Amino acid sequence: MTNADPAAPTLFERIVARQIPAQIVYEDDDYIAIRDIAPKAPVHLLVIPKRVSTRIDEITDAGEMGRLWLTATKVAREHLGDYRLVVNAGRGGGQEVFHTHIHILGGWEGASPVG
Ligand code: D5M
Repeated sequence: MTNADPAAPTLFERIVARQIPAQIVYEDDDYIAIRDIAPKAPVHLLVIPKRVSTRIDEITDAGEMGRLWLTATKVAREHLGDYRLVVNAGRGGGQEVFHTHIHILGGWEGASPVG
């Protein structure tokens, strides 16, 4: 799921703009969190910065990086006791949507099914 036209709004920008429907579970001035459309766990959320960057390592400001992770842990704790945070960077890292986001996965009964 790449952006054929790099100037075009990303899928997640279009969700922020309410041009594409999504199940929004959290929003503030800088971040939005939604339910993943193809969940890979009983609870699968995505925390998305509104400021566009293509992938996590494009964020070089420590404050900005810290606020992103603090938002992810806050949203995770609002929905889950235990959880996993995952970031895919680049096609080889499994990234499909080229707008930085953190996956929150959880809701398994007992231990998570993967290592
Ligand atoms: O993860 C991108 C994730 O985005 C992947 O788990 C599916 C999810 N996705 C794709 N389209 C949508 C919509 N429209 N709503 C909600 N979630 C969506 P990546 O790390 O890039 O592989």
